[in-house]
Amino acid sequence: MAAVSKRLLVSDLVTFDKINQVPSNYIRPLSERPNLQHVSSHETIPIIDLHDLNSAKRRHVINQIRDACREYGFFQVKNHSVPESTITNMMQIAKDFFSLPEEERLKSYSDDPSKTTRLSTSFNIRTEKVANWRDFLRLHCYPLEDYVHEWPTNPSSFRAHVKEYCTSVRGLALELVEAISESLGLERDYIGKQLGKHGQHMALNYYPPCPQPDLTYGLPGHTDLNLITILLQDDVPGLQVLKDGKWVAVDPVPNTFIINIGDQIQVLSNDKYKSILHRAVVNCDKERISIPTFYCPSRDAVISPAPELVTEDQPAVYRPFTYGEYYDKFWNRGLATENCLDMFMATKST
Ligand SMILES: O=C(O)CCC(=O)C(=O)O
Repeated sequence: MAAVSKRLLVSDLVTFDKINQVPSNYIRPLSERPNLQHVSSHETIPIIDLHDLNSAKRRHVINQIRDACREYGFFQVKNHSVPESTITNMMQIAKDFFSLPEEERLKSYSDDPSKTTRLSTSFNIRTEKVANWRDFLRLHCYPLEDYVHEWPTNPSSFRAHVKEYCTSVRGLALELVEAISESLGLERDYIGKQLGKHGQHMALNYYPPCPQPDLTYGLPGHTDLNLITILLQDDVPGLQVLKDGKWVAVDPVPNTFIINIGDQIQVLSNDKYKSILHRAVVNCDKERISIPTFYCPSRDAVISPAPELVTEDQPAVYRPFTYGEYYDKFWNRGLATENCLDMFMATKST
């Protein structure tokens, strides 16, 4: 078995150490491996055309969103409001960042999850036992003016392109939050009003080629702690979603985003919509980049099931909590251990 890796970043391990085996600290026990030959590629996550979202056919689009949220917790969107050039520039700047020399990238390195701008690796190296085949640059990006000054300045156009992307994706997020609110039978602005001052984070995920992809993960199965996630992926497959107990591959479709319901929508909807397990697997040949935008409440926002969705038959499943409390609990536990939502259940009266 290959020795434990001493490199901070997995990309540098692959580039400099010319490994042909996965180091032992990345190897999952047999029962936790990805089982890549048992992944379904027949089922597809619905693709919803947003062209009609602001027309007389809005109700039809809202119904499609409702059905996808109920059935999959995931959907893809095309004909959205984010310009193709903004997407191309974002993907290119992510590639350029991860191609910088090691010492340049490491200027942003930190293993402290509370830092609002940081380059790191795996998921949370302070709590996890087995490492993941991923490096990532995590950025907080709303309100922009609070964070842009922390972002990398190399490549020189990094801040400009990422700013443009964040602003445009925030517009899409706000449209989707309204649509999801309506799809639950709530006022269009109900969910938006529960989010305090709102928050937006993003990750630039870099998965280098892996010599033994069946032994490890880019990211193991997890749910997202935020409200909704808007994922951009390059043309290399890797995302898989759990549907009826089976992993389903979500292969890339150019100029679409993949949207998933996060834990906070599960709470606000009182379990009508579920935050679904998904994972990223790696491959032997190609690097992969994915860029999730995590749209979220601000830390002080109080999240609880919408009163209109609490009934005698379906009492409140969760107690009220602040997003800050949820965020801290989520990061202080291991990714693959207890479901964070279970720690926020309402106490049942007997
Ligand atoms: O890389 C992907 O496709 C998934 C990324 C993801 O799930 C995450 O960053 O939380």
